[in-house]
Amino acid sequence: MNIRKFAAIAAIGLCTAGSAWAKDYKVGQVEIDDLWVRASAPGQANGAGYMDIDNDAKAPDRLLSVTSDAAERVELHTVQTENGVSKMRQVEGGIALPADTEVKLSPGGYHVMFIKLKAPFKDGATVPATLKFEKAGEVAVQFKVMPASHNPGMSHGHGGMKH
Ligand SMILES: [Cu+2]
Repeated sequence: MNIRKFAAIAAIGLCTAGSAWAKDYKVGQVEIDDLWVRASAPGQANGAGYMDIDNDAKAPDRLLSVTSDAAERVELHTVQTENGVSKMRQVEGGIALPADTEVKLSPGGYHVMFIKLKAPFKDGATVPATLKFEKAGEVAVQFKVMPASHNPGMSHGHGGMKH
């Protein structure tokens, strides 16, 4: 076996391991998976959550809001770069989900912002939340707390693969 082939197999192994914990959720024709937050550092007030949202419907939908008892409030954010400085911005009106398209919330882009955590996000724990979609409705989900070193580039490397 050559090195490249071995690397490819190792990557698949990581991919499988990464999604083993990921519980999939479905509401209407919207499927949500790979929900995670990064473990918080001591004294850290806010935390960011990520997930993949797959809108299988033939019409667009929208993630209107996220609520959670784990934080004082929850906002939907994106990251914009101005003059070389990345800044978080609240997304007005929620995150658009085009028809038959997967939208990924991932570091450096869209994310769920948990503001003023009521308790630290501890590695291995889960964070309950409710997602509210414009058309599909509401669904209760759990975000998995991943170690601070979690690299989504590895476990989320399966691109547009359908589950
Ligand atoms: Cu943010």
